Amino acid sequence: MLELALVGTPSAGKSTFFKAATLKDVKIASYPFTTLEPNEGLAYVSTKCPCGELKINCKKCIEGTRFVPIKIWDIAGLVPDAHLGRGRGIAFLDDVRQAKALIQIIDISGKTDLEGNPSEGFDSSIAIEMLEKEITYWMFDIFNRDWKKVQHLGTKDFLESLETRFSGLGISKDHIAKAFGAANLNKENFKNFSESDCLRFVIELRKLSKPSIIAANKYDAIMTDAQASAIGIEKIKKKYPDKITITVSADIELALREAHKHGIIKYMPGSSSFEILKEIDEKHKKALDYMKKYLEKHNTTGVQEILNKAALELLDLIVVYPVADENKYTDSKGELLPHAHLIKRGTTVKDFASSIHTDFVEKYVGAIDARTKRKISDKFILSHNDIVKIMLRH
Ligand SMILES: Nc1nc2c(ncn2[C@@H]2O[C@H](COP(=O)(O)OP(=O)(O)OP(=O)(O)O)[C@@H](O)[C@H]2O)c(=O)[nH]1
Ligand SMILES: [Mg+2]
Repeated sequence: MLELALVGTPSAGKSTFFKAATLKDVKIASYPFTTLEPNEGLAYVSTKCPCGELKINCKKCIEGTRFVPIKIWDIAGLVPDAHLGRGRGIAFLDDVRQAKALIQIIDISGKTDLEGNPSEGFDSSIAIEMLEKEITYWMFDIFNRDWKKVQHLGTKDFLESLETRFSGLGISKDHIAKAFGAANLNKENFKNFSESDCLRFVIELRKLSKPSIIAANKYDAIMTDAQASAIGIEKIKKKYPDKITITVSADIELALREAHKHGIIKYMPGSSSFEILKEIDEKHKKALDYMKKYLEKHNTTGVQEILNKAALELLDLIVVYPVADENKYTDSKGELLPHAHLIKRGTTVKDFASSIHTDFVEKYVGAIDARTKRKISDKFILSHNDIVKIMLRH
């Protein structure tokens, strides 16, 4: 299953975001390095369920919105010079290894600095640069490790040694090939690469293999518009025009999801409102009023938007539904559209089948597009919301 990692400075709100997204009980506190060991959980990407269009009631979606699981990691805070061992150091970076994309949590309220200590008006955009620099230098150290030894190799062996070295970081052959292109370097000429050429290559490799989205968290702590413009979400967007930046209140999302879980309100993640279901005391009413006002002003808390954009835009994933009966859209037990899979755009139906179960590689005999009821070729490239029957040899 694909993975997202929450990264950022200490106390930026990673665990709060994680708890809001997974409802797993993890430790949250205002002192730095509250989280030491990584927390793993399932978050959900929301997408329109095809059951409405097919006029069936799948019972798997909520009012037409399907929530598809994606693995998420909450990890320790990152401080400057982590790649040299500061803070949680390399251990932190090791936790980033398997992530396909990063959600950079920054404290847009400016009330904590790079070390997670209390501050006022801190420019949190610095945290974005710092984080990228640390990941780059961590990768650069790995790149440099046997640099002398590879000097006597031919290009083919050099590339193989790079692939082996980086395979543990979730970096593919394709990432490496594209990084040479993006850095404007000819791999045949690797023996003449200068140090700055190598660094440029590693920067491109990081961008390709660990793309990131920015969650400008604690937006609720910015009370007035004057304060908001001083902190400058627009400034961040201007500084990082290629990145998706979304304002977030993980704190409000967590409170809303917990209130929903306890039956106090009806709230669907990602929505711009909620409904109060129970009589509540004055204190709770005041808190809910405050959250309602936040939603009215900002539309959503941003948590669901971050998860959706990280999966569907940054990683370019699509949702595909495998079924056993192409006429009824059911599995072998008669359940309607029981499974939704997040897969990379461009995946062929045969590769999709192999990703469901290793057995399917051998047993695959063909596939049917359940919408058209037509047989599709092995090389058929799946689209978002496709429903397919995979035919297997018994
Ligand atoms: N106002 C506000 N406070 C928040 C928000 N998210 C987190 N906090 C607070 O920020 C503090 C740190 O939150 P954590 O979630 O523990 O932060 P972290 O990034 O996991 O911190 P470390 O594990 O120490 O790296 C806590 O006091 C949270 O209640 C938010 O959206 N708004
Ligand atoms: Mg934490």
